[in-house]
Amino acid sequence: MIAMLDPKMLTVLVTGATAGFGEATCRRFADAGSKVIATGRRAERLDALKKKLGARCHTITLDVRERKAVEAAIAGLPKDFAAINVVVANAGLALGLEPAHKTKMEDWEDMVATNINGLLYTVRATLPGMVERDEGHVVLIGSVAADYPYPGGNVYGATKAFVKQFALNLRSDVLGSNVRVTNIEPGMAETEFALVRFKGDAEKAKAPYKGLQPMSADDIAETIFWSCTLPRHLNINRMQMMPVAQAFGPFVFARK
Ligand code: NDP
Ligand code: 8X3
Repeated sequence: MIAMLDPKMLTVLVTGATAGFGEATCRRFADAGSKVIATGRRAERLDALKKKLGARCHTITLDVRERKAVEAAIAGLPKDFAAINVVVANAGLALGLEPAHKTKMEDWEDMVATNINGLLYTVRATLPGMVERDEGHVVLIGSVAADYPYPGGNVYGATKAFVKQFALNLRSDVLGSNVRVTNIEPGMAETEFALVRFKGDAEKAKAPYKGLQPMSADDIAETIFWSCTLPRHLNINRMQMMPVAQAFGPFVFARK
C-alpha cells in the first residue's frame, strides 16, 4: 500500500465543468472533500453544480477563448480558493467531421481558439502560483486523436497533438519544482462531445456509441482523481485510455 494524498488538502480548478469530464471531475474531487472551482460558459449549469456540491464549490462563468477573462478570473479568486493545487485544463471540443477540403474555416479557428489558446491561457494563469508554492498538478485533457489519425479528425487531432507535446515540454520546464504534469488521453467516451461535434444533431451524435460500451465521464474523472492523489514523488506523464470495445485500424489503401 502507498500513502495517497489527502484530497481534502486540494483546491482544484476545472475548465469545462458544465458537462462531461469536467463536471464529473468536479463531483469526484468535491465528494472526496476537495475545494473545486468550476468554470464554463453555461451559467445555469454551474449554478446547478454549485447547488449539488455546496460551499466546497466556487463557480466562474468563463469562456476560455478570452485571455483577459481567464487571467482576471484566476487573479480574482476568493482567498479560500486562491491557492490552486490542481488545474484540469479540460474545456475543449471537436467541430465537424468533414474532410479538410470541405470543412468550415470557422470550425478550425474555434477548435484552435478553445483547445489550444484556451488551454494555454488556463495553464499560464495558474502555473506561476504553483511553481511559487512549489506544489501543484497540471492536468491536460488530450485525446487518442493526437496519435491516431482518422478521416475528419484533421484539426481536432492536431490540437490534441499540440496538447501532447506541450504537456511533455511543460514537464521539462518545471523539473526541479514539485509541480506535476499529466496528459490524460481518452478514446471514445459518451458525453456531450458528439452532440457538439455534430452541432446539436442528436441522431448523429448517438450513432458512434451504438452497440458498444463507451467510457463514461466518471471513468475519466476517476483516472484524473487517481493521478492527482498519487504520492507527490510520482508523475503520470501520459495516460491513454480506451473502452475495451475500441482499438486501432489497419493501414488503408486507395486502389484504382
Ligand atoms: P462535453 O461537450 O461533454 O464537455 C465539454 C466542456 O467544455 C463543456 O463543459 C463546455 O462548457 C466546455 N467548453 C467548450 N468550449 C468552451 C469555452 N470556449 N470556454 C469554456 N468552456 C468551454 O465534452 P467532454 O467532456 O467529452 O470533453 C472534455 C474534453 O475531453 C475536451 O477537451 C475533449 O476534446 C476531450 N476528449 C473527449 C473525448 C470524448 O470521447 N468525449 C475523448 C478524448 C478527449 P460550455 O459549453 O458551458 O462552455
Ligand atoms: C475524442 C476522441 O476519437 O472522437 O477526442 O477523436 S475521438
